[in-house]
Amino acid sequence: MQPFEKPILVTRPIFPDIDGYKDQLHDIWESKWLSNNGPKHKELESKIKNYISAPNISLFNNGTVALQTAVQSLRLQGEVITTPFSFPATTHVLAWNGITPVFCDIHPETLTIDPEKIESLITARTTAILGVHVYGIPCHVEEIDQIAARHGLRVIYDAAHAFTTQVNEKEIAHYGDISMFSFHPTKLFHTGEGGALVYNDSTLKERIEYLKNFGIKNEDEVILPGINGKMSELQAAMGLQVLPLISDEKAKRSKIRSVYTTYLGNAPGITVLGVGANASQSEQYFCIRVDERQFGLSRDAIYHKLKEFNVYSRKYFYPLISKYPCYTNLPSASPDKLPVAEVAEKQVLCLPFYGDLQLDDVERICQIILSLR
Ligand code: T4K
Repeated sequence: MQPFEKPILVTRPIFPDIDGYKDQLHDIWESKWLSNNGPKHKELESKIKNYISAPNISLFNNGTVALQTAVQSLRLQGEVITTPFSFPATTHVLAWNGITPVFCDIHPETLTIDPEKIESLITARTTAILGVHVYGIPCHVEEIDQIAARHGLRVIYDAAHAFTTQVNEKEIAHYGDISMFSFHPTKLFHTGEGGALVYNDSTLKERIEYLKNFGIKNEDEVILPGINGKMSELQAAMGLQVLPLISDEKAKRSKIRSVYTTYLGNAPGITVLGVGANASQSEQYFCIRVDERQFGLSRDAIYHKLKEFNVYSRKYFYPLISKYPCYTNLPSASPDKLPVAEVAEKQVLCLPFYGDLQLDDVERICQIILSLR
């Protein structure tokens, strides 16, 4: 089999029609308004609120600052129980808030924080649980709600991958206290860079809005140590052009998922990760697990071989966050306490997944993988 002529990357952002974006820019030039809660920002906030039936929403300049602000808004301190199987931002926001992350192992099927292992990690210093709907696979939201209620803890979800996901026919952000969505270009819905917090308690809105704007109340008063988390008009304009395109993008990705699943779903040693019967797909990633003993080749070997064919898969999320030098001194980071995550980080592989990927190219990627055995 020949390598692909052009590199096939793990993802490609949606690029809306350039003339539509130019029209948006024209409005911005007319208004002479580039940031600080401008008209595009207001329009996008209201459109996303409706799109995902969000009870309350605040837009941000990126998902990481949004998550950091979520932690601040709930005045969390002490220890927060979280997953080591995620993007660095998830744990770093705790460290930046002076909070000790406590790593909890993940569930062997969903790869999200394992609810059965959370309670043994709760101490007098624990203030919250920070779960990640990794690849858009929902956390065990109902069990986590129950644990939080039993112990008086807050719940934040890093929902960076879960825009449009529903659980039990409810939008995912209805679970927990606050959910963070990332609108980075690698995400299904994007604003160039960007993010949002969605939350159930409307009384949080005022505090979150102050926190993301330096704590400024008015020209005479600064009432909180806030940060700059504001989404610009250029970002919001991109979001306004991208939002109408995502249902079509999801439909295309769903077909790509079917082709991958048809070819790889029954291959011994390969498991296609799915969301489970009670949830819907965000179509953010297509991820497999490779069991070397059954497949005959390791995940790393497949990753390198694919590169020889000009296919750039990604080992999201390797290495585990608990293995970063800044966290290895934590007692909870010890590999023997995270046995499921230890196996997962060596097996997961995200394959190219975006609407413009041709279905016959997807078939070819599958054939390459299967031919490696
Ligand atoms: N929590 C979780 C669970 C997350 O996954 C993330 C971000 C966050 C929090 C933080 O949210 P933000 O603050 O970012 O809003 C990428 C993204 O930069 C990152 O946003 C994302 N997660 C993560 C999973 O993926 P890298 O280091 O893999 O990006 P990079 O530059 O290697 O890009 C990946 C692929 O996308 C490349 O093969 C090329 C393609 N690409 C990328 C960009 C930026 C394009 O084709 N065009 C582009 O403009 O982190």
